[in-house]
Amino acid sequence: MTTESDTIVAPSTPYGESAIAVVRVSGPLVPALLMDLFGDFRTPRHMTRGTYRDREGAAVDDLLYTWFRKPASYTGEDLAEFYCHGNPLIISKIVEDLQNRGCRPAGPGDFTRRAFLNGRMDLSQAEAVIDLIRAQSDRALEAAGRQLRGDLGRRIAGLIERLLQVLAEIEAYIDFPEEDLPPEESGGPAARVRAMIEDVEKLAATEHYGAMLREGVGTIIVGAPNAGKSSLLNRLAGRERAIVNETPGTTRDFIEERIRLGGYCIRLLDTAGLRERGDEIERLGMEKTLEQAGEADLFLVVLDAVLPHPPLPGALRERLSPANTLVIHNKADLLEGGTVEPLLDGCREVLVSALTGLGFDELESSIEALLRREAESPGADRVAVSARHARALQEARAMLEDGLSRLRENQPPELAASELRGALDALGEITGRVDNEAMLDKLFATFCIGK
Ligand SMILES: Nc1nc2c(ncn2[C@@H]2O[C@H](COP(=O)(O)OP(=O)(O)OP(=O)(O)O)[C@@H](O)[C@H]2O)c(=O)[nH]1
Ligand SMILES: [Mg+2]
Repeated sequence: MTTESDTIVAPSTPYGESAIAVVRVSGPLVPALLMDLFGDFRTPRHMTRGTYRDREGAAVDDLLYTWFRKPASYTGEDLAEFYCHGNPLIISKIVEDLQNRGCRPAGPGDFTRRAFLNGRMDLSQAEAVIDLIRAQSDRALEAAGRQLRGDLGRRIAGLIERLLQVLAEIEAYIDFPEEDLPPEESGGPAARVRAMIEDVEKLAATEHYGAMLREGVGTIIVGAPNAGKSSLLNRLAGRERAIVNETPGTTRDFIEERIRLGGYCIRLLDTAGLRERGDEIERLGMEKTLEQAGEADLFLVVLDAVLPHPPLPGALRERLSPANTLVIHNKADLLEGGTVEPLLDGCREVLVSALTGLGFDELESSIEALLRREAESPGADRVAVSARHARALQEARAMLEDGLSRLRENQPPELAASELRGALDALGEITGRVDNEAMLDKLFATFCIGK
């Protein structure tokens, strides 16, 4: 357990006018500070009213404060929160006065960093705090909440436990070199390492879902010029985000807009229409469209319902599947009683009008159905790891593979054990057996001050 010797202070609420603002202090000075400020401050976790006076004795604010006694606090240290009136002037006077009394201003994520260093949470939970604050959709909030409650941490602990058992077994054989390890077929260590590789791989693969939760589901609108792609974006976004015009080739660069749908955050991308002809700029726009299509999670293919279907470029066509594509026949208002030809086998197709809003309920529920299929991490606990976790998992997997080949080749058990211990370290990095200061600096730098 690490104990920081200094006491940190920061406002924990955003700068600006508000009914209430919170200033947080954590560290060894806290009990003495409260004693100086309010005299007898008694019970921990008890909200008390007091007048905050600066060191010169001038009243700064009438406020409420709470003391959290070490180690039962967010940081694991003595911690106090002051709930003052939300005037930036009052907040800075309190922060300044606390600095005059020996506290130092907290850097980004300093409170959570201490919580981690003092064992109040593992590293995956500390990361979940920032995910929770940044979450842009219901699903992202739920996922961050699950991680904060320790779902990922428990998964990793389970893997570490299994690996330790295998290691213990192998190490027993190191002491008795005349005996051979039980073979893979009879459930020996090799079989168990093999099973672990599969589980680690599955967990690493959930990064795909983690990215969709954290960054939004990349959804690209593609189709021929003038089909109504920009009109569709505007209606889904509920505002005039993109220029709409009867001239084909209006959109040349791609336009991104975040919207929330079915509990997900979607990064909706409007693109330049695809056609054979077009000037230099339009061609560059089309290149960008295809480039973006290479990275998209979902595809909204927009067609003009009254025109024959235009050909789709092969590079785009091969990315489309019933699981990730919705075909949208637009301009239904111009269709006089006629029907439309389906474009793609097995894909859901809807008839809408971006001009009148006709069919948009069905459009939105169809997009939601795609999201549930494509963006929901499988498995009962719906764990979805971050890029950092995935890197550590891949590293662990590589070492498990090396360990497994050594076991299969009947190499001395010491060699396999050393690979497996490497895998153990890699797994440990996820929840935080880290002695890598630089990595912690990088991680906590993304936090806000006061968290
Ligand atoms: N009648 C009718 N017109 C529409 C509809 N949707 C779009 N339009 C019209 O079609 C024209 C093209 O619309 P845009 O939204 O700019 O089409 P786009 O696909 O973004 O076109 P590019 O950016 O040139 O590729 C405009 O004149 C729109 O007003 C619709 O549902 N019904
Ligand atoms: Mg457009």
